Order: sequence, then C-alpha cells, then structure tokens
Amino acid sequence: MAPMSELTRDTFGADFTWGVAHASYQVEGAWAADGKSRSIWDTFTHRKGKIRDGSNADVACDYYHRYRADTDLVAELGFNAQRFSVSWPRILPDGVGRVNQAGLDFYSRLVDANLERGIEPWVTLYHWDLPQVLEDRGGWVNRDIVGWFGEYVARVVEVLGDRVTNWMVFNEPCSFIHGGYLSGYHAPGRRGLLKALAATHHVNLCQSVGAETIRAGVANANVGTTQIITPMRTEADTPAHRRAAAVIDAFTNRIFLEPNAGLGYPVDVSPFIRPVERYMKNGDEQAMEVDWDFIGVQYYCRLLVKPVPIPGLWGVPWPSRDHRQFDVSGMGQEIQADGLYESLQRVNDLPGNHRLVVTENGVTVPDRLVDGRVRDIRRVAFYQDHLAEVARARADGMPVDGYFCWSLMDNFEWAEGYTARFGLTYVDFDTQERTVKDSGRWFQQFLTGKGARS
Ligand code: IFM
Repeated sequence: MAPMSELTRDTFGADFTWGVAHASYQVEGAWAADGKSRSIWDTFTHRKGKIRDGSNADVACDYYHRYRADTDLVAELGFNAQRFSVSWPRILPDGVGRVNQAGLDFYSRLVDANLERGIEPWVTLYHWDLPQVLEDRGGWVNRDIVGWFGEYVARVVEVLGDRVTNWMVFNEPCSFIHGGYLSGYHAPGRRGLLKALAATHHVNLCQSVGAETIRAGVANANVGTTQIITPMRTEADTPAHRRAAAVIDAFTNRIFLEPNAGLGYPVDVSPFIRPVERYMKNGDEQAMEVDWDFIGVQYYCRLLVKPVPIPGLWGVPWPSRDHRQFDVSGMGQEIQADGLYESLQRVNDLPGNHRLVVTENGVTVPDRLVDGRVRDIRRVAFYQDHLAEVARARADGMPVDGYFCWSLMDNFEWAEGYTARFGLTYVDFDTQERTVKDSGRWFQQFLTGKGARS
C-alpha cells in the first residue's frame, strides 16, 4: 500500500467526490421552529437520564439559521459535496398528510446554498428523527410505516428532485434499530428482540419503497443507502469464538445488507434471527430487493467478539480496549484503518452492480481549543490512514468513488450528548463560534493545496 505521504488528491481521480456529512437532529437546532413537530429524539432528550451530559439538541449547532456560513466553510475547506439529512417532522408535522411548507422551504434554500457554491448536495431521507406522532402509532414496529415513509419521501422528492441527484434512503439502519428498539439506549428507548426484528423488516421494505419513489421522481438519480459495517474479530480461533462472531455478524451486518441484495435473512445462523419470519408476508422477499446505484459504507471500528456460556447460540461484542494492541477513540472504539478496506470489500462482494461511497468515516478524540487552535494530530493521522485504505481499495479494482468525513463540525452525538467531538471544525456551543481544527486545515491543504497550518 502506498504511504499517505505519496497520495494526493489526484490519486483518487478527477471525478472523486470529497464531502462532509452531518444530520438534521445533530446540527439543526430550531427544534420547534416554523411548524416543525417533535421527533422521537426531542422527546427522548427531554427525559431525565438518557443523555450522558444531560443535554439535548434544541439548539445544537444552530445550523438551521447558520447553514449559509457553514456551507461557505465547506467550500473554503475544498470539499465538493455536503451530505445532510431531512427532518421528517419538519416536512410532515403529523407524520403524514398536511405538508409544512416552511420545512420544505428550508431544505430548498439549503440545496440552493450548496449549488451556488459549487457543492453537490447529497440528501439522506432518514437519519433517525422519526416524528413522535408516528412513534405513538408504533413507529418502525408498525408495518403501516411502509406507506407513511413512501408518502414522506414523495413529498421531499417533489420539491428537491429538480436539483438533487444524489440520494440516500437511510442512515445506518443497524444503529437506529439496535439502539432504539433492542437496547433502548437511543430514541425511542424501546427494548426487545421482537420489536427490533419487526423494525428491521419494515426498514428493509422501506429501502426499496424509498429507492422506487426517488427513481420515479428524479431523472438521472444516483440512488443509494448507507450501512454501518462492523467487521468482527475474535480473541481466539476456537469453534465457539467463530460461532459467536458469526451470530453477531448476522445480527449486525447481514440482516441489513442481504435482504436488499436478494439474499434473504440469515435465519439459519441463529434462533434469535428466525422470528423475523413472523413479520414477513408473501412477496416481501422480492419486495425488499433493491438495485442500488451505490451503497454508502460507514466505518468506525471492528469488534472483538467473545462467546458467552450459552453454547453455540450467542456471542458478545467486546470493545477492543481490553486487547491493548490498538489505539482507541474517545468512545472506546478500536482505531484500525484496514477495517475500512475489509468493509468496502464486503459490500463490493454483494450481488449487484452498485458502486461504493464511503458516506461516513471519522473519529472522536479529546479536542482542546488552546489559543484559538485545536491540534488534533490523532484525527489527522486517522484520516491519512483511512484514506490510504480507500486508495488501496481503488487500486485493487473496487469502484469507490467518494469519501465523506464525519463530520463538518462538532455536533450532538446522540446518547453521548456534546461529550464526543467528531468535527473538522470545533464548535463552542455557548457562543456558536466555529474554529477550524488542524484536521480541517489538513484537508484543505490536501484538497486545494492551500491553507495547512504548521
Ligand atoms: O454521529 C454518528 C452518526 O449520526 C451516525 N454514524 C456514526 C456517527 C458517530 O458516532
């Protein structure tokens, strides 16, 4: 593999997309402005004890009001794409039916702000902020959501489809289903295997409803979705370890990747997956198949899996900090760049002609603003190492044609609140002042040849 010092922007080709990513609830704030209704995250964060620092995203980065200046920053740093998500409760405050024009207007202005600066907007339709009114009707556990979601997507596409080409249906189904419906660690805070399996199936059906609705409304659409890919490792190579890793892998990766690729659910791997069949109707297996233009690969870490004493049934993912051989992020995630290559390869190996885009990759490290500067050298090294893996994947023939940093700026990190900073830009959440970190300047230098700090 070529060391990063030998890589330049040109290594990735002239058509490569260089972007930054963020999500509505994490940055927008304006939680009750201009006709928006509550999302499940508004409800969840306003409950005691759910968020590590007791915070919420009522204001967050105030991107709803500052998106123009923030989009200037995207351009200044040399990126040519900005990935953002649409908040369903801004568009349809009742979940379905009545349209909130002010909500649509916001995203329309945001799209224009990108295009005026020569930045391609990449739109995610769902990044976890379900309208609370729909959660009250069962949320992702209720199969009616397939129709609700189709209606929502159609409303967004009608307005943005004349200017937006690049679409992603979901952000990381595994994260919001496992967090929201299995462990209850994320909104809406429900717990239970059957709830999680029902939600998984409905999301998989919505993947194809979303893709079809976009294609019906947008000429030349580039249609994808995003998946978090978590490679599994074991401490030892025993049958019990391998079995545990296979079960966790099926639950975490395969159950979300394979149905859309026409491979069905991996029900034979574990009796904990088979109950998903309770939620399937005739024709669902075909209905879930999607011919993606691209699949967005999101990679943060690998997991170390240990078997637990229920022979052959289950395993436990275990953060690698026990392992002591890898650096770990501020959230205890193993930093191991070749896991990105492995993740790309895995998605590339699925049936279909999809291209690959790294739609999220980034790290939280303990940032400190000292004398107007954040010297986040570990984040710079992280990006260099991971970009080298993208270059390696391309050199080996994988069709990877874009890379999005998570994230443009520090923002609300779900249950971690504001304790975990992922940005290329430091945000002072009291004043809303932005300070580009050394990692942002490194990207600027890499992408434009100007601006790096010594
Ligand atoms: O902040 C999240 C994002 O919303 C989804 N992917 C992982 C990021 C970092 O944890």
